[in-house]
Amino acid sequence: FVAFSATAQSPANLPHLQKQGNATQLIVAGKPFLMLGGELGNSSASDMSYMKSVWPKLQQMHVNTVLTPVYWELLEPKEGKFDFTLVDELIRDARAHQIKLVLLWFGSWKNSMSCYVPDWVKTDTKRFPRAQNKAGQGQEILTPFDKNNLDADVKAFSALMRHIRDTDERQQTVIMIQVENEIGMLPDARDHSPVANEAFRQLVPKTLLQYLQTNKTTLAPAVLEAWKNAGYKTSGSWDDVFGKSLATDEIFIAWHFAQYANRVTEAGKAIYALPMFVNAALNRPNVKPGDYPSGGPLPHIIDIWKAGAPALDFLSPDFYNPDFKHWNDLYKRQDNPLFIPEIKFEPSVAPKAFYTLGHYDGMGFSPFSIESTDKPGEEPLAKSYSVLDQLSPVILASQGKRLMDGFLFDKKTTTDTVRLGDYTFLVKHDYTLGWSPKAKDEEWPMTGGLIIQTAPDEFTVAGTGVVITFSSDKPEAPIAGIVRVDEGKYVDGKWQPGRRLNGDQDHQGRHVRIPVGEYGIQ
Ligand code: N0T
Repeated sequence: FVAFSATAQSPANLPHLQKQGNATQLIVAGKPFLMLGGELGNSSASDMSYMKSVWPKLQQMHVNTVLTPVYWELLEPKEGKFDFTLVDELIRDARAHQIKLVLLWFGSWKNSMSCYVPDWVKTDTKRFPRAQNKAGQGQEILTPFDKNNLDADVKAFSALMRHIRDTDERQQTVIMIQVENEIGMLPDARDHSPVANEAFRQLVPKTLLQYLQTNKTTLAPAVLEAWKNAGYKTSGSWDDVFGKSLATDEIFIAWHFAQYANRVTEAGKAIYALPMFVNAALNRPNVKPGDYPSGGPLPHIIDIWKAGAPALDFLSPDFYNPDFKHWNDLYKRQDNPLFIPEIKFEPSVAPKAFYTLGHYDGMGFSPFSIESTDKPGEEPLAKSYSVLDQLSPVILASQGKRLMDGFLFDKKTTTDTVRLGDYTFLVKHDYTLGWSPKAKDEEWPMTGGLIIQTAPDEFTVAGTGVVITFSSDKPEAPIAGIVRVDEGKYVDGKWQPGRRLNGDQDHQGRHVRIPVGEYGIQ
């Protein structure tokens, strides 16, 4: 147990999460903060001279938050001898560019593997035992069942958090922490090392069984199905309670990964209580646990993580696969705000950023390998982030209050309906107008945006490639028309109108439109 020291700030003054209506927001320096993020490629933050050319790129893209690894192997090259040079330089350079940091703790696990553990851990498999496959072969994965592994990670992570507290508590450049990276077991659904097998024969912990009973009506599908098929037992071994199956193996390993991550998180927060989360590599349908990294914080077993790692503030999806809406719907819950720490950096991130923040009240959005572009200023993301940066005070004031919604379109999903105030908005992909020659193309670029009610009869629309018509929900007023449409900018949160858009620009009063390729606010 570590008591708060007399000089420590109360957690309320540190970056923390706070509810606004049914949204959860990140509060930084006493105010809500919208993370227009980008995650660095894995090796970029290991050399600050390499980063010199990266910072200006981030600024050109209006990135206000960088997600960057901190590498255990470089932090503690010799046991107990910590080298904070990289972390210090990182914080210094981020400050110089007015960019906030979310640190990714590349500790025990990184994409399942333990490639970031220091060499004194890697080479001493006796003291730091590995997970094993069914055949008893050791993997390059630390077993989560060993106390030496946990203690070593906790020690290093604690040293990191202590150093950040001591050097950054006043300026708060570091605003959040990701604990480990894409945890998951391979190549089998669970660890089969002797310690793991021993744990598998133990009784299912009471905390988990109690959680299952309390949350019986809302349990994630794989957990509910396994528990139900085994007869809703309230005690027994893992095989008793969940049945003998791969699903049970995954539930078991998920619980132990969650407990390990929870201990690391608790230790860090006891020293410096920043918000902390873990991320998941999403699985594909019809692939078996073990063929994908098994036991990560995935939707089909999310309750195991909620029960096993209560110290974590939320669980996050990494997107390298389709079905953006499907997965976001699963991660956005009353007990889990949506933050997207990684998404493949491609042109569609530009509309997806609007959708994430507008529809899901997202806390932030962050394409992966953000420094990989050669033309940062021309990136679609830069245009989105420029608009979102201007709008962020308005977005933040509207989250969780039923004043805002977002939309996302492609050739398959061309239309969405939004209700705000007394109006129904029919929002469509710009190409549904058929005005662009490209509307005949096989593929349509993804488009999207958001709409915010700023007064009873006033709405702000932002995004790219959308066209909006509207009707009134009042029975006595069947038609809703346009009084006026202005395009413009927000400067320091204040609206500054530019052109009055009328005539061809609003189809003589019939619609509001932001054509494909344009990014704007009206
Ligand atoms: C991500 C990234 C980085 C085509 C992959 C994604 C990052 C890690 N893993 O570049 O390694 O550190 O979190 C895994 C999903 C791969 C699916 C590929 C399908």
